[in-house]
Amino acid sequence: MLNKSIRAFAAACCLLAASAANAAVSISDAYAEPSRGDVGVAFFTALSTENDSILSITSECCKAVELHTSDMTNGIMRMRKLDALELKAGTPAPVQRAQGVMHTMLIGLTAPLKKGDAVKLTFRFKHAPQQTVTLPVRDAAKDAHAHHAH
Ligand SMILES: [Cu+2]
Repeated sequence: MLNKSIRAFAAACCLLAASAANAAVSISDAYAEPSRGDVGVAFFTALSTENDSILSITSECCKAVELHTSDMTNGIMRMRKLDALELKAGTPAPVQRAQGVMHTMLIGLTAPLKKGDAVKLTFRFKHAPQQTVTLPVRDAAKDAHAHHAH
């Protein structure tokens, strides 16, 4: 009896360990917008099979990549840097202009981003293996607002 429950417990542990090791995040709808100066903006949607977090994003295109949230307070756009982006299993996390809440800032671009260029972003996660994604540089939606005058 005791043996049986120990085995069941051990099996459950293995399953948990296996699922954490198999954590996979897919990045879709990823693109960067053409930049005017040395600051760019990029968007993507992350979907993870397990609860996970994006811990950092890096790129050779710029000095720093930061995830920002923005909100409008009394007509003033405020941005806040996120230390990590939580991903809930099976729930897409949209960092998209259309959502109007989050964006990725590419700070200190080595060269302005032009339509037709591509940038590579490397995502590091709490559980899933790191992943490098190539983003095309393309125009924003027509109603793009100019809130990125840092
Ligand atoms: Cu920002």
